[in-house]
Amino acid sequence: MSAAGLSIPEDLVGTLREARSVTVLTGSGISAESGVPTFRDAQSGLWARYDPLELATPKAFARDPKLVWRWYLWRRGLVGAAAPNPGHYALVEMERRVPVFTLVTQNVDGLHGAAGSGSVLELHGNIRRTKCSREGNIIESLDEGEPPRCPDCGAYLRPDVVWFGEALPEGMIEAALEAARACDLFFSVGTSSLVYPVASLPYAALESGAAVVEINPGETPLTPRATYALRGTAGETLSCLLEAAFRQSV
Ligand code: BV8
Repeated sequence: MSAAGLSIPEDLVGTLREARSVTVLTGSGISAESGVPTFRDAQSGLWARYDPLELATPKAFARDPKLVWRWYLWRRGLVGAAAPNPGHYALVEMERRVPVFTLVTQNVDGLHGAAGSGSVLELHGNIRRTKCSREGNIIESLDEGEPPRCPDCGAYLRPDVVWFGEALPEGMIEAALEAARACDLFFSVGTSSLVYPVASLPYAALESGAAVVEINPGETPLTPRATYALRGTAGETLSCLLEAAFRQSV
């Protein structure tokens, strides 16, 4: 099956059409086509000289809360201007077509929810939410500070995302592992497969006998282990796959 130079293996089309349970893991690559720079893309402008792996840490926030807060305000601006793209919408359709569907994302941009995906496991939180850095409760209305302070306890507020060195939200990785182990078909879309514990999900799926499909223009550590490694962008590849599996059969 090919479209626009993209070749989708016929047996994968059949496997998706017959699948009872599908689990999808997405990374920032699926949002690249919405204009949101991927996590490791060279940061632009003022932020070009900073390493995101350094800034997205409790240590950086403790050392310079204003700098980290401003970085997130800048990223919130990028995300706020972004709209879901065909890759997000293809996963909304896949959710409608497959009996049991679980969407797990590392992304903090909220674009899967904006596209209409039902339940999304946001393993690394959501940049659009703000929480108290001491109590962890979500705060809706922010004062002017950089960072603003919690109206209840006075501690700095912070984005509701998981920083490097922080544990994932309670129960999240367990739920994601369960979905990875229970599915017939696992997709890894637009992620460098470098950040743990999330990067362990496709290997858990493989060990449980699922077929694993990687969709990425580039190579990752998962590529040699994937059952299918589709070298393409998320939007085009997912749209082409859904077309082949479901729309032609109507
Ligand atoms: C934790 C939120 C323990 C913040 C992020 C082994 C086991 C456990 C932990 C570790 C371990 N080894 C190391 C660790 C520590 C660390 C880690 O994994 N470090 C890495 C760098 C080695 N992990 C942690 O710290 C995690 N916590 O383990 O806690 C613990 C337990 C108990 C008590 C205390 C502690 C927490 C990790 C979460 C970090 N937070 N985000 C924020 O966003 O500011 S992670 C961040 O990077 C992103 O959110 C994203 O999730 C992640 C990975 O990035 P990707 O999404 O993959 O994006 P990337 O840019 O890397 O790649 C994009 C890909 O898209 C590329 O491959 C590209 O080719 C492709 N692409 C481009 N265009 C397209 C495309 N694909 C398709 N279509 C396109 N058009």
